Amino acid sequence: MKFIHTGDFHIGASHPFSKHSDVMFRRATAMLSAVKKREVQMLFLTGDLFDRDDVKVSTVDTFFHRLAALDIPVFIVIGNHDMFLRNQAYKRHFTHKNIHTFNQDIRKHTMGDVDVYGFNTHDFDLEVLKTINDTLDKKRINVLCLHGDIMNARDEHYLTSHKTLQAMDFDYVALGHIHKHTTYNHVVYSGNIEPLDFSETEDKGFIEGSLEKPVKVTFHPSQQYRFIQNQLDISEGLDKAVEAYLFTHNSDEAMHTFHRITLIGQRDRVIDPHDAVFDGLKETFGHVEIKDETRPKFDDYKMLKKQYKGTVVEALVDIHEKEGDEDAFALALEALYESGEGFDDY
Ligand SMILES: [Mn+2]
Repeated sequence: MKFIHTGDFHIGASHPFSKHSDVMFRRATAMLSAVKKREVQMLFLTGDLFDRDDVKVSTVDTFFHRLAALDIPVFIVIGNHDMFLRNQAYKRHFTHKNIHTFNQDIRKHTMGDVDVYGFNTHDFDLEVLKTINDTLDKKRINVLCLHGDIMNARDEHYLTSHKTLQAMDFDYVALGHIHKHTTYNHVVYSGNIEPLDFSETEDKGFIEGSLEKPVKVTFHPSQQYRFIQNQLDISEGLDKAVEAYLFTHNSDEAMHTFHRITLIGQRDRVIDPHDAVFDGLKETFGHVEIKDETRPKFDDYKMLKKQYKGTVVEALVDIHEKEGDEDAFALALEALYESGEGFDDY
């Protein structure tokens, strides 16, 4: 029996760079189209489908309508971001014959030879889970759906350790909350389907698997957007470096890539992020941020002495002109530059 495990859609979250306000909704519904196309028999949605409780009622309605239209059993864990789904106003969505969630009264749904267990974030209970584990029918395929952290005990939404979950007898543990796809054998975070900011540069996608013993899963990257952080050494010249960057990163999807470029190396002129030299990047990519971490080139002694007259830099240049040790001079200047002493704004 084939299944898809996905979640953390964060529908309603504002995307930092996209011009479209409903990016996450569009990507979530695209995900549902992929579910349909792949003809799987079950869908595990592991929480934070919506980003916050002020998401439009019509958006929630449309999403659940599409879920129901899949016409396969869908298991939904309610995450810390979409706890509003527990409100009375949304109860009707969970009365549809194919849409299932979990609560204190319902911990298990049975579908053919598969038993699906789950806890919503707010009512996770390790003791109850242990009791369930002790009574599992090991001849059946047992799936557990959760939303929360299993890596960092200090996380506000920490559940238990991945070791504890791995040691239990579930055949597959579908997790949400951590946006980075992470696997501990059969204990799996699908990760979110689209990155939300520069902290999410890894591949995004969903899990497709087969419910058998042992459960087999594959991660399918499916993201449309990508946040990219790079360093760019401009020591050989800013224009040349920018041109090479553009050449390397250009593609048909370039407008869907968002770049944070940190300039490093030695600069021979003052760098202005609004300089026309960056126009090509800005026209090609969906978003470009320039961070300047370059150091000035210290090879124009006359200029240095003139600019830093009466400072320790001037004194240093004087010494250098007498002693002439190039490396020592460069080191001394860099140390001063790093400490901020003796230099005003270069
Ligand atoms: Mn979460």
